[in-house]
Amino acid sequence: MISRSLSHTAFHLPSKNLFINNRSPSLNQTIRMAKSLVDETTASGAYNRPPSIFRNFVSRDPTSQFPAESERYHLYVSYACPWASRCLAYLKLKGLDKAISFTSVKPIWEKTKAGDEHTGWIFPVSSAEEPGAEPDPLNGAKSIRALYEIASSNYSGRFTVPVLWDKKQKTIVSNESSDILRMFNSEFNDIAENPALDLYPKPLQAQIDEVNEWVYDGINNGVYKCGFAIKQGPYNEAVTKLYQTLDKCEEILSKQRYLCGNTVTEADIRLFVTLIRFDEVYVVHFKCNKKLIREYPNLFNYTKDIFQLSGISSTVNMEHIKRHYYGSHPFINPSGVIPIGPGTDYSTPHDRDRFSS
Ligand SMILES: N[C@@H](CCC(=O)N[C@@H](CS)C(=O)NCC(=O)O)C(=O)O
Repeated sequence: MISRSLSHTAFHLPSKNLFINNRSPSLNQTIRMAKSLVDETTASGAYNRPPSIFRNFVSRDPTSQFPAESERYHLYVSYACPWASRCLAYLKLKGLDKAISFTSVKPIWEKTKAGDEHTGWIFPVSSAEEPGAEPDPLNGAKSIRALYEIASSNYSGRFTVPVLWDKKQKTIVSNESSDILRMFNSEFNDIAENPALDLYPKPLQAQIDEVNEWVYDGINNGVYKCGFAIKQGPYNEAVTKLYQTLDKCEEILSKQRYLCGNTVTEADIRLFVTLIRFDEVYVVHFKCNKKLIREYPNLFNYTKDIFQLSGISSTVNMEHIKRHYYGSHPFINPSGVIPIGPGTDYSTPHDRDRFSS
């Protein structure tokens, strides 16, 4: 079931090394509680995202361990999470949201278990509790952590979303969004309402892979490296790379509609989920304030372009996004106060159809 076992110890930092001397004991206590993030911060003060553990694949081959079947799989997400949201975007774009059900957790992390200090994703007790979030319809789980504990008795990684769940075998197929995108793109085409849409077409695969790599490093994960750095050096390095990479995207998008040409691909969906969170959250919360996305004419119009693709706006719940980031990282924002702006409307006209698509 767990196809790849990876130790997280390389990322673990004894808490005494982590805390900056001028932080108050109570703040230190708060930091210790959010152990999933602390465990990813290295002794150099830089943030390191550990790899996912469940790496199985749904296949169109009916004899495989996880064959593509309608109503067999369930996607657990948080609307707040960019990695989960890109999977949700694929469900909508491919017309898979009837064949694959999904549930979002509550936006703000809470204690997941009496008896230890872990905080994480929690399901509401009723649909009325938190608009957008629903109780777990399959296992009645209280938390995402509880799902991992059903799937594996000796799991020692983080309890992350997205989770692609197999209802039949009652287990996690995958908790790696980049793999889930590939499955949704190609393996469910017999049941997808939009099977012809190929976001990873053969002729563009090498280019998409290459773009994904530097977009992930500089931007998707780059904003986290800025926000979770606890020393000036790693922050400076991450923020410099972030803006170099945004400038590179701006330049590409001044010449063509999308990152890999004039048709939308996986690379665009992967970039979009970070761009849509940028001005509302990352500018303030993750200290990415050198320039806003709305100050880049091409990136800004491009963000609107992707937002206006059929189904995408329903995957963007800005309420959940803002409440999660500003409310779940007390070591960054101890008060939990949510900044008011900027409240950009991404549904207004854009200029991207100046490129043929
Ligand atoms: N590699 C994973 C990363 C997922 C991830 O980091 N999810 C975050 C939310 S944005 C999470 O669930 N964090 C919970 C935790 O760290 O405890 C993927 O892309 O699927």
